[in-house]
Amino acid sequence: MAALELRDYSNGNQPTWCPGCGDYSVLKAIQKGLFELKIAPENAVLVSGIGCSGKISHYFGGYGIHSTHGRALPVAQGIAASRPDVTVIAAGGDGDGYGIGIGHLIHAARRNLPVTYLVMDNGVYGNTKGQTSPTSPLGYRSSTSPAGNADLPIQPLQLAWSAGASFIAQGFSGNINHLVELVKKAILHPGFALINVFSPCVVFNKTNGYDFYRNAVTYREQPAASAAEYFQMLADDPFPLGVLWKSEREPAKQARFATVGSKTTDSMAPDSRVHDSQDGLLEYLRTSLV
Ligand SMILES: Cc1ncc(C[n+]2csc(CCOP(=O)(O)OP(=O)(O)O)c2C)c(N)n1
Ligand code: SF4
Ligand SMILES: [Mg+2]
Repeated sequence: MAALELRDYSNGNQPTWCPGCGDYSVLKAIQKGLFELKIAPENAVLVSGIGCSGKISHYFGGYGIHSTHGRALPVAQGIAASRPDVTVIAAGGDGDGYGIGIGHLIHAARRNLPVTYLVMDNGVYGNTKGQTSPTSPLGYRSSTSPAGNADLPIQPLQLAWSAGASFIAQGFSGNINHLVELVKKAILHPGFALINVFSPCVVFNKTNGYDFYRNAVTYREQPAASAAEYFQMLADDPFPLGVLWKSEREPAKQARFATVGSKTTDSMAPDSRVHDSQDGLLEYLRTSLV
């Protein structure tokens, strides 16, 4: 078999993102991370939501699923539950993951299946022309908040922690090498891993662009050692980058789902009526997508 090359992780489709969009770096970091871990593209699947960010699965050389708005995580978890041999990556935007799909983030974090979830956080609904999103700052002006955003922004890192996330990281599209390392660590983590990525929308978000983040971010070498340290860090520093939280939750929750593919009536399986891996996946998707 020919040695893997980085170009094997692209499928030849040319991205249609605007020049300078942060999402290019996220795609590159996923491709490089898998390549450096020697995970062949055919052993990986990238599930995306809807939005500019959601297009990321169109360009990936492995398997790709473009799901519906806010539903990348249910689909990704269905695959992770049925196919523990496959590396499952989910990706979407801040509107996708912290707005319409926020419930799925909470449940994925507490369920702890091995899914790496990258959120391309640009602080706007980019695809629909720049409306205020769940992570737009207070006072942010857009067509949906012409007098300035009056809603407190979502705090994804605190939220994920409180839902039980066992791996929480933050990266920046302006530093691909750093992001590649985060992606590799997240993939190697045996449970659910959230990576919030500051991924500038260069067209609609004129407030939080590359220069803003370059001046604002700080780099953390180690995850916080305790909950108190974690929350204090986030209170003191709004833009820390790195693996910020990591906990060993044993046994890994995915063990509960290992029976999905076999003939079993294990009451811990998501649905004990499920006897076949394909039926299991379809059933899981059907019940998760409502
Ligand atoms: C159920 C549903 N509601 C609304 C939409 C319209 N819609 C498409 S993309 C989008 C927002 C995308 O914002 P975000 O997730 O932040 O992604 P970005 O485009 O910024 O990458 C919305 C509301 C949709 N496609 N489906
Ligand atoms: S509109 Fe913004 S988020 Fe969408 S592709 Fe262009 S720069 Fe990227
Ligand atoms: Mg967005």
